Order: sequence, then structure tokens, then C-alpha cells
Amino acid sequence: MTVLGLGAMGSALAAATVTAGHPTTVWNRTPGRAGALVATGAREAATVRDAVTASPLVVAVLLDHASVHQTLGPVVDALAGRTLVNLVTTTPEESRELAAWAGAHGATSLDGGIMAVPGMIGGPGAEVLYSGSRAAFDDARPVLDTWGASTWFGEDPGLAPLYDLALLAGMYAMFAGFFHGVAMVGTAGVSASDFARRAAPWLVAMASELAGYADVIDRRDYAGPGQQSLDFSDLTHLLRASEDAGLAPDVVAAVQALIGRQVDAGHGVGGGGAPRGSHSPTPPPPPPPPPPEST
Ligand code: FVH
Repeated sequence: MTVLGLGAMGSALAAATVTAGHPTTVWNRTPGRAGALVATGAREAATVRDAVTASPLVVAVLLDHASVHQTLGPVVDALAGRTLVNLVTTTPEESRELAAWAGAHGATSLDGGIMAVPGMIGGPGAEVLYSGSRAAFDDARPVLDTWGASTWFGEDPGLAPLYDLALLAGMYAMFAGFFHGVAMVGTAGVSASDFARRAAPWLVAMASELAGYADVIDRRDYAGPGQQSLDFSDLTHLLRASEDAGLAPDVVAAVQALIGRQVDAGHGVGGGGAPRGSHSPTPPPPPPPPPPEST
């Protein structure tokens, strides 16, 4: 297999396939990043064309969508008959565009969302989400499984990035809330480490509420019994405490604005599935995502 891009992630992926004994060719735009991989058995290609033609499986781990086209555009004829695995973080539409472009030039393709940081690759807890050609997924499986658990979501190339970005939405919002909490307790001289020891089990406990919210959303029943109303989910105290402490209220204010929008639209008495008495805010009702089709 070939890895295009030897940044932090591309290097980790290539190292895992080399360790697993798969013949591995690597290429990077800026020379000089392949030394450690070559020392352990990888072959460094001098040109993109050399790298692409070296393997039936070509894995792009570049910076962004534009860099994939910049890199592969000039050698697109060489993709014919090969499988392109795009592990670059892209939007669903960008992934669909890339898959159609590769397909028009005779390549099959898979899109992947890496749910791991480089240090996790090849170890427990790493997962890569795939969508696109099922046949390509099955053929590439021996290589893909060296990086972590491999899960295929469907033929639509946009599904893996959709899940990837949806999961990141939860992660980023959680981290932003945690950092705001750190700032709040910091005004009383509490260290971030002390607060983290308390916040981690609290957030894990709150994560157990997700299934309840999901059930309400899937049933579209926002007025069922046992739910906390949006009128109750008022973050005024949280906002005022933040402002009193001289903190930028942006994170909390954004959530309060979402709640306010729903209340203003007449949904104040509805809820989001949280048990009455818990103090978690209620999300607006998005459509349910499609389920994974296979692993
Ligand atoms: N690192 C992570 O934790 C995350 C985990 C989730 C998935 N992401 C995505 O993976 C892609 C690569 O990420 P990375 O961490 O390897 O990124 P960098 O270390 O910044 O390396 C970037 C490589 O891309 C090359 N590159 C940049 N622009 C171009 C271009 N126009 N043409 C060709 N190559 C390009 C760069 O080459 P160079 O600067 O050394 O010449 C690096 O090899 C990414 O989509 C993450 O969102 C990682």
C-alpha cells in the first residue's frame, strides 16, 4: 500500500502497516520526513506518480480536500484500476465529490474518518469509520485493520465524514464547556487538575443520558412524561455567575440562545428526554442519522 502525506497521522498509519508486515510505499511533498519509516522497511517514492503506481491501494493523509486534488490531479490517469482511501478530514460533500472524481477516472474509493490521534493508531481504542465501495473495503481490510477497528457505514462516501464530524461536534462542545468550567473554578483558586478529577466522572455520568434524549428524538415525542421542560432549562444563573466572575460568557450564552429560540417558538413546555430534576439543557430536534450498515 501507498501512503501520501507523512504528517503526524500519515506517519503513524504508515508505521502501523510496516510493523504489520505490509509492503509500504510512502511519499511526502516536502522531502526528509520518511527517514524513520525507511529505516524500518518502508520504501520512499521520489514522485507522486511513482508512489501511486507502486500499489493497488493508495491512502491519502494530506492536510485538506484541496491538497488531495493538488497532489493527485496531475497524476489522475495513474489512479485507474486502483483504490483510493481518503483519510483527510473533509465534509460529506467534499468526500462525494472526490469519490465521483476518482470514479470518473477509473478508481474505486473509500472515505475514512479517523477517530483517534496519531499515538492511538494500531492500539486499543482507535477506530476508523469508512464509507464508499463495500468491495474495496473488504479487499483493503487486512491493511485497514492494522490501524484500529474498521467500521463501514454504507456505499454513500459522505456517510463516514458525516459521522466523523457529528461525533466531533459533541467532542468540541464538551471540551468548550469543560474549559469554561475550568475558568469558573479558577476564579476561586481551584486548579484545572482538581476540577478535571471532578468533571470527568460527572461528564461520564451525564453521557448515560444520551440514550434517553435519542429515544425522545427518534419518537418525536417532546412532551412525554418524565422530561425536563425547556422553560426549566434556563442558564441565567450560569450566565450571571460567569459575568460576575469577569469571564467571557460565550460558551454558555450560545446554549442559552438555542434554548431561548425554542422557547420563543412556543416549545418551552416541551423537553428533550432528560429526567425531571436533572440540570442538563435540551437539544433541538435533529433528524436521526442512518444506522451503520455493517462492520
Ligand atoms: N492528527 C490528528 O490527530 C487528526 C486525527 C483525525 C484525522 N486528522 C486528519 O488527518 C489528516 C492529516 O493530519 P496530520 O495530523 O497528519 O496533519 P499534519 O501533521 O499537519 O500533516 C499534513 C500533511 O499534509 C501535507 N500537505 C499539506 N498541504 C499539502 C499540499 N498542498 N500538497 C501536498 N501535501 C500537502 C503535509 O506535507 P508537508 O507540509 O510536510 O510537505 C503533511 O504531510 C488531516 O486531514 C487531519 O484533519 C488528523
